[in-house]
Amino acid sequence: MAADTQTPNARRSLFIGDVQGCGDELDLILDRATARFGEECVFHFVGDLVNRGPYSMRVLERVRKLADAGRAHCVLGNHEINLITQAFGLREAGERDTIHEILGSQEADDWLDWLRALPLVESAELSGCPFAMVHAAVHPDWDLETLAREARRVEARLGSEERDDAYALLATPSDRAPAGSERDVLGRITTCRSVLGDEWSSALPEGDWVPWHTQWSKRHYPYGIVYGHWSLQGLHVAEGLRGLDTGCVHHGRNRDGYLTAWVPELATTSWPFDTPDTAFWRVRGYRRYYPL
Ligand SMILES: [Mn+2]
Repeated sequence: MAADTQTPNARRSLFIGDVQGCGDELDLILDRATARFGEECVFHFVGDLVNRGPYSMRVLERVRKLADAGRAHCVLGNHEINLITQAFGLREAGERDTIHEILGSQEADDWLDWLRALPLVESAELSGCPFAMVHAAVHPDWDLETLAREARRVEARLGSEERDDAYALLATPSDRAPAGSERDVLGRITTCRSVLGDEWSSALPEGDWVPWHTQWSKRHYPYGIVYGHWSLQGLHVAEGLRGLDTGCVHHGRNRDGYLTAWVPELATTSWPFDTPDTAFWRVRGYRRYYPL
């Protein structure tokens, strides 16, 4: 995606966590932002727009309209990858999947191609500071340039004009893909939570496995990361890191869930990824969306 360099007078940016079909809560945030900052503010979505919640199609339609107007950037999440994989007949529908509305629609093909063309990484600048937005994680050894290069390698196949290229990419499950292959990189960026050396896993950290960002933080990179995917961890505010999945779609399953937006102040003097940071909006889930 094109760089979106901000100056103090630039358009206001909001980063929004995993929506997963929670259309009512999303509408509240988008409408509030537009009332506060005007029609020019830009929304960045960490992926997982769809699935589990009730209004996946409505969410896609609203985000696409904003994207067409240059007001939304979105990276792919594992639920979008699952949707594409199901559309290709490479994956069975799960019990809690609510994406049949999209897969069964007359526009299913069009949505499939639109989703395939979304990036895995948005890298841009915020108040002059470089950042990357991904759904789940990056390899702790990747600087910003390596991350962008690795993502482009996957995007070229997933978003290829030839659907067969995307099909071939997704035909191998990521846990059986060779380390460093496009399928492995796709799995890491969209599902990883813990790492052990060069290995990654979507499982929670346990034993010698540590959160991916623990390793990443030790490297003190000069870029920030905005991500989602880890609702059990909740809002994650640490130096250089903003984790925004606060489990709106899981509301009422033994805990409260929220849709979170990070609304960084535009300042010229400080790094927007400093701590502490209280620039968050959160909307509690309106109801429980699926059984315990
Ligand atoms: Mn996810």
